Amino acid sequence: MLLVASVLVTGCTAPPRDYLNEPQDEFDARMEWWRDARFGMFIHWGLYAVPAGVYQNEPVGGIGEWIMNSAQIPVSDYESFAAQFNPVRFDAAEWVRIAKDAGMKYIIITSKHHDGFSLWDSDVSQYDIIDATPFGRDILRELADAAAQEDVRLGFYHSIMDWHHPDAQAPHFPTYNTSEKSNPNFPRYVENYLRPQVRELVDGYDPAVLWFDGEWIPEWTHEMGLEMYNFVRSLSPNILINNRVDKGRRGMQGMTRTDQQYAGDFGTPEQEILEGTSTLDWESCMTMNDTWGFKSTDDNWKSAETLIHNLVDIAAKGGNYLLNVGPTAEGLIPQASVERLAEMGDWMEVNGEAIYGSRLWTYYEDGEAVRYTNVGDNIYGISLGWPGRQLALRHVQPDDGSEIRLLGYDQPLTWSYDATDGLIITLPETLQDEAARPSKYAHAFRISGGPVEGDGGL
Ligand code: FHN
Repeated sequence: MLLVASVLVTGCTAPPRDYLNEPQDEFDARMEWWRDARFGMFIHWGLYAVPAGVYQNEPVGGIGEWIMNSAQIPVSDYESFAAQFNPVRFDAAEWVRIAKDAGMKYIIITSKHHDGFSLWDSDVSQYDIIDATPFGRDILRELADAAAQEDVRLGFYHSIMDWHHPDAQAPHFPTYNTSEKSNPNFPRYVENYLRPQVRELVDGYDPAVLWFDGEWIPEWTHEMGLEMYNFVRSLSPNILINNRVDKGRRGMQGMTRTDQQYAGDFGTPEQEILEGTSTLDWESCMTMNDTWGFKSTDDNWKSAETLIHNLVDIAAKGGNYLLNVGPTAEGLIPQASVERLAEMGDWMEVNGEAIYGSRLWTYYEDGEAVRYTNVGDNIYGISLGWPGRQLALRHVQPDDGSEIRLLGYDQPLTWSYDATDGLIITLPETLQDEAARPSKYAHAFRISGGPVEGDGGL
């Protein structure tokens, strides 16, 4: 009633909140689920899955979702892929099951990539899954409903750059003949198209994350980034927004520059892992082969061992791992991805307690082959490979009389500690047989204790 009274008396409403100067405790509360999650699925899916890396019978180099640009496909020719996009084997519940069974706690899917095609029924566009394809179903709606059923959070990747909208097309693009360095009508695209679509996504699907991209174009300014951040937070105060909403990202290293205040809740290293740790939140996004969008010609798959080691290394350094799948034009996640995700799920089934809810500890590594995570009162020494008959750790001193366990193994392990040799954990002879071990590729040891002071490590 007071607010109403003040409006009646003064005729003005409270000024819009500036979310850029959020108190730390509010920020920490908003980020908590994301920090606990540590592991998510990235999905790049759109019209580019139709050509799948081949155009006019010729393989096209580069990442699959860039084929419109890489092959210099005119807009009108690229639009023809919409009539061919009919992913009849798409099953949102199956995609969510694959992600959840892998141990992934959230999914980020491309609502619109650089090619400008929208995977939902947009009110400001006919270039979308409902109006332009024979499929006629709202992909994002089905995925949002399936994710909610399984307590998996859903977020959207949304490209600021747009190769389809005439007010946003980049001048270097083949069908946009101009000598201008940037599109003079871009502000009109932002006002009449980008903002309305972002509002549709937030109001219509209540995403947990908005993952902007394409912010590097000259038309997108720091002021636009700040405004977009506040706009999205005003629609959904608890949503998380990556640092690509603004201009502060330091290239593929992904962290936000500190020369001035930039918007964005977390850094976004791409195809790489931070060398060390950061006081800022960060999420490393990576492909499983060499492309984000599906390419029929790309079989350069990372092994499950590499993917698990990446997850452990990232968590130990305080980051999240956003691992990509690029579904086919039929709507299937490639079998090679499904198999690797199943192996990651087997590993997370046994070792997830060392990853979920982990926070930075005094040390993140112990030589090349061991990473540390800290969850509550427990320290986990995670050996990237089987340590043999003994594991020597230099940075952790167990509490006297405490138990040390190998996750997934039902017996406490024998150990010794002294200031000279540090912690020596003895592994049972029975576990020297690989088939007898609870996990493959990496092995987590739960220790209650504290850091050994003095010899660095971060
Ligand atoms: O150009 C995009 C690319 O297609 C892909 O979406 C990656 C994923 O983060 N982001 C941009 C390249 O940095």
